[in-house]
Amino acid sequence: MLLQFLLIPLLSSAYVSACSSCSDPTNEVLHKRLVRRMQPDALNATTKPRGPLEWGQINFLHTTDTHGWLQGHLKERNYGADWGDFVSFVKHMRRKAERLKVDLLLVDTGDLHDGAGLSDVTEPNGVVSNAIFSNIDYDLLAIGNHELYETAVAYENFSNFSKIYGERYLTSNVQIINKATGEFEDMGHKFRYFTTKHGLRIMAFGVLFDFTGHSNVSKVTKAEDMVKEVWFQDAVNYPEPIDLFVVIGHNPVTTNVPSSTFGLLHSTIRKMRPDVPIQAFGGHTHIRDFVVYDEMATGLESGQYCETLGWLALTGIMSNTFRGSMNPHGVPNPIKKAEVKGTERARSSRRRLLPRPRMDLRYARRYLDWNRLTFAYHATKSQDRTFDTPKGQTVTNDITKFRSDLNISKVYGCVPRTYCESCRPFGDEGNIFTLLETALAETVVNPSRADIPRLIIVNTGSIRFDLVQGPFTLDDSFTVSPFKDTFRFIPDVPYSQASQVLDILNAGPYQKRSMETDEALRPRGWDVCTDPLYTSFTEAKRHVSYSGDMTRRHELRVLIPGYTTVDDFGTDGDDTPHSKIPQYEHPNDVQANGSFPTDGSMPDKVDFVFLNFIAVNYVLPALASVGAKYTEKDIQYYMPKDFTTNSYLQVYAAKNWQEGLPNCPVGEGVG
Ligand SMILES: *[C@@H]1O[C@H](CO)[C@@H](O)[C@H](O)[C@H]1NC(C)=O
Ligand SMILES: *[C@@H]1O[C@H](CO)[C@@H](O)[C@H](O)[C@H]1NC(C)=O
Ligand SMILES: *[C@@H]1O[C@H](CO)[C@@H](O)[C@H](O)[C@H]1NC(C)=O
Ligand SMILES: *[C@@H]1O[C@H](CO)[C@@H](O)[C@H](O)[C@H]1NC(C)=O
Ligand SMILES: *[C@@H]1O[C@H](CO)[C@@H](O)[C@H](O)[C@H]1NC(C)=O
Ligand SMILES: CC(=O)N[C@H]1CO[C@H](CO)[C@@H](O)[C@@H]1O
Ligand SMILES: [Zn+2]
Repeated sequence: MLLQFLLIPLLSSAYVSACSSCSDPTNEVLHKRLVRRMQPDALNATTKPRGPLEWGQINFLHTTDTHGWLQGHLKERNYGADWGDFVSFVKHMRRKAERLKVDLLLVDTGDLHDGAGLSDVTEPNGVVSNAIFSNIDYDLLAIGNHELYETAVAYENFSNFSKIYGERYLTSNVQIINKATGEFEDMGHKFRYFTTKHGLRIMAFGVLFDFTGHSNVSKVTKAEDMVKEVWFQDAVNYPEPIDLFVVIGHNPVTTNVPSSTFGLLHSTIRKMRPDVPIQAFGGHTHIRDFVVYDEMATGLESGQYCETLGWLALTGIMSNTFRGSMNPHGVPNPIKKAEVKGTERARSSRRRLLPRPRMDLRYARRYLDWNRLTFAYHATKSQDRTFDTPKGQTVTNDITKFRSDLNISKVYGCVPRTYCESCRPFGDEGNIFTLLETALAETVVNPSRADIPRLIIVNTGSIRFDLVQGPFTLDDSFTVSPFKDTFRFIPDVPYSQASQVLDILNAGPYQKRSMETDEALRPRGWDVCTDPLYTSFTEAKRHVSYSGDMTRRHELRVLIPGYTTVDDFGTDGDDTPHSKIPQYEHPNDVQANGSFPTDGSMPDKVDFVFLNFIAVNYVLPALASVGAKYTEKDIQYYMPKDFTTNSYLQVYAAKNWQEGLPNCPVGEGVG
């Protein structure tokens, strides 16, 4: 299979990803180009980083919430690199750290699947994607909540995964039942005490937020209980010297959200060790963020879905065993102090949490866009042959092969324009929910009841990502609508009552995104990572602005829409400057209809169709509030069990989006 793939000759240098015979809409993509870089169908970034990275005494590269996107974003030029490009990048950066005589550590904070085809088409999830992921020799890793929902995933693949990384896989508060003994055991390790290449002595923890939605074979100890445990107290007061605490976790770095336990971890450690710097790395909320806890403690969170690579440089740690360079020559060095904002300072000093500022620590943080232009710029200055490493190329080719073998790159249609979640106003033609109304009306049809008027309600949270112009592949059906919610209905509901439900639901609380895979009507309360209201792609007009370059000449710079991050260090965190993407709100639910009378009159009764996820907790109470008393017993399947929210866009694409194939154009050009 692989050989066959590699022998496909180079037919065109232009973008080609198309079905080989378009009479069969689901025909396998034929990658006509032999490409040894990125994925064959990925786009090049066009804007360079704003300048070289600052290097300190110790430096970190941080990934989080990759959710299986190891192929990169094939249709978005800001994030086109794949895991193989990252492998090459890491190799160069490690060499550079050696040359500069500084430390470089790699950190990942979990959530390796649920979100892309590569991780989600296999049973159990992650069999293939974890193997690809583990080509990166991380120094520290933490477990995410998505690793714990499914017993099979937790066991089979994470018992293996934790063996690959050994003591570097930190699961301070997560345990799993050992099948042989029946006892709870740490999934990885509770802490890691180690000395870096250049002599810094580090104590590291990996703490998952207080997650409760895991399957019953695992156990998550609440942070407030964990910090009281003897092992933790002993580790913080370790008998050997500690130069730096590295506290990582699938856990938001801001202390402003209830789910974060970093505030507690910081204050607990700070009380016991007032003079040791603390560096945190977090995740789960899928944002770029940087937080100052005190003069010697900060936290970095590095986005989601292989869009962001976090960089943190720190200098000024006083250690009598450090044998490296404090401020390496030939590169910029970190200059910013961690300064606590007014109110937090007051609060911290009341609690006597401020460290004794014995060390003059300086920080730099940067959010790198996940593309080859960025990687090459920071690693080798150019994307030529010197950038790719043999291992990186192998990983790139493996991803291509797996995508092909698993049929993830199968093309169902050609998406004629970009439909986004929030960059266009709700109701606008380019808003994905407008498309949904059309797609649901057309595809959610029970053949035996096709002529009966129907209303179909889905929660907008069932959509996870934008649908970008270009080929619609199996992968898109996972990235855009990954959840497997089934379509249920109540027959013969009076239209006068059914028609009121949408407004009632939209006036009520937001229905959390759900990750249901079972057939139960009652959601199991899976709190999927909260996606920020953010769109990675937009057709917004490009902004042109002037920005000074390193040589003080002024160059005309075209800003591509993308991340515009504001954090505790200000607005200069994004490595590549972007223009802001507009954001519009959308309601909780959308409604489609089908088979309504053509004369414009309203039917007396309708088939009232809705997702199982919202059935019991939302739809039944809304119906009851307008006098329509139904119970769970009245709810039936409207579509077959295997027709889910992950299916209808595939069906719609195959039926409606054949135009433009085989040379379906990607992105841009959208008006
Ligand atoms: C992307 O950039 C590389 C390296 O500069 C170049 O060889 C390639 O042709 C470009 N690909 C596309 C699709 O523009
Ligand atoms: C995963 O772990 C199981 C049990 O320890 C083992 O039998 C299997 O070979 C491992 N698989 C891989 C791919 O390492
Ligand atoms: C976990 O739940 C499953 C399915 O409900 C049940 O069969 C099993 O006995 C439970 N295991 C434990 C350790 O409670
Ligand atoms: C991929 O598609 C081919 C051809 O339709 C089929 O034979 C094969 O079983 C599919 N592979 C997987 C993993 O679904
Ligand atoms: C049916 O759907 C169409 C398209 O979304 C919409 O314009 C129309 O108002 C809907 N009709 C009813 C009765 O909901
Ligand atoms: C990488 C890995 O751990 N793969 C294992 C996942 O689980 C399945 C069976 O449940 C095994 O066959 C894989 O080897
Ligand atoms: Zn996540």
